[in-house]
Amino acid sequence: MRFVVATLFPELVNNYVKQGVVGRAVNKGIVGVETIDIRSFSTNKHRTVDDIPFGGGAGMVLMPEPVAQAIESAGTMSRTVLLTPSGRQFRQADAEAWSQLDSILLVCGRYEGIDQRIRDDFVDDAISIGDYVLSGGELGALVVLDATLRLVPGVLGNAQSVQSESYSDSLLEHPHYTRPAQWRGRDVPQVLLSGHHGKIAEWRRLKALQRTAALRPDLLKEACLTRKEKAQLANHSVVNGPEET
Ligand code: JCQ
Repeated sequence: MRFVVATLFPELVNNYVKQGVVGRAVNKGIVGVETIDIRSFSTNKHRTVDDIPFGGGAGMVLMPEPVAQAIESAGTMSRTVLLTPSGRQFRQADAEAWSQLDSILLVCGRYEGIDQRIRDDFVDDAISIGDYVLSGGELGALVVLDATLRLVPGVLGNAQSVQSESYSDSLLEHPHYTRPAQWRGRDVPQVLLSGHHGKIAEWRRLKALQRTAALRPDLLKEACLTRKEKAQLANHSVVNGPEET
């Protein structure tokens, strides 16, 4: 897969993709990550890429010509996506879909915004990573890059770790524990030491349901719950509190 990021800060992106899971995938040749420096397409001697907004108001707007040339320099792409607080929210389902594409170009917005004609004529989709304002789209682009590339076949070690993840079944993850079994006076729940795989699976499912009910009730509406699980939830969340283990 070819993953391209058009940005005013290419080094930010280039540095991130040297590390970790993504870095290994790039080194193995499974994915290619490229950056395009929008400033290199500036049309003036001062290398500026922003200008004042028509109609007045505070802040600056990213000029259309450098952004258009940056996008065109990538060549034909399967998808061109703008990172902006005024986009629809990026979801795991988008990462899953985009991980199957041949190529994707992310355009990092900056300043107060980007000239609307870029959105109209050069961009397929505009996404936000959440309801907050960043100084630029780069952190959002890295979030999208990471969430997407780890789903490309061969990038993660085992397919199981993707399989059992939060959100793929629209529930939050159950609590996790490792050694020591007793730590600073706090015990690991007995059931996890029992070796009884059936009981462990059942406990994890219940904890995932309780946690989701407490923290993300919106997700529960999409999950498939048995009659028994619905009853269990109604009881336990009242008796034990939301994060009792
Ligand atoms: C992305 N959530 C927040 C800021 C304008 C028009 O482009 C702009 C882009 C940004 C940076 O992106 C974000 C963001 N998801 O702030 C202003």
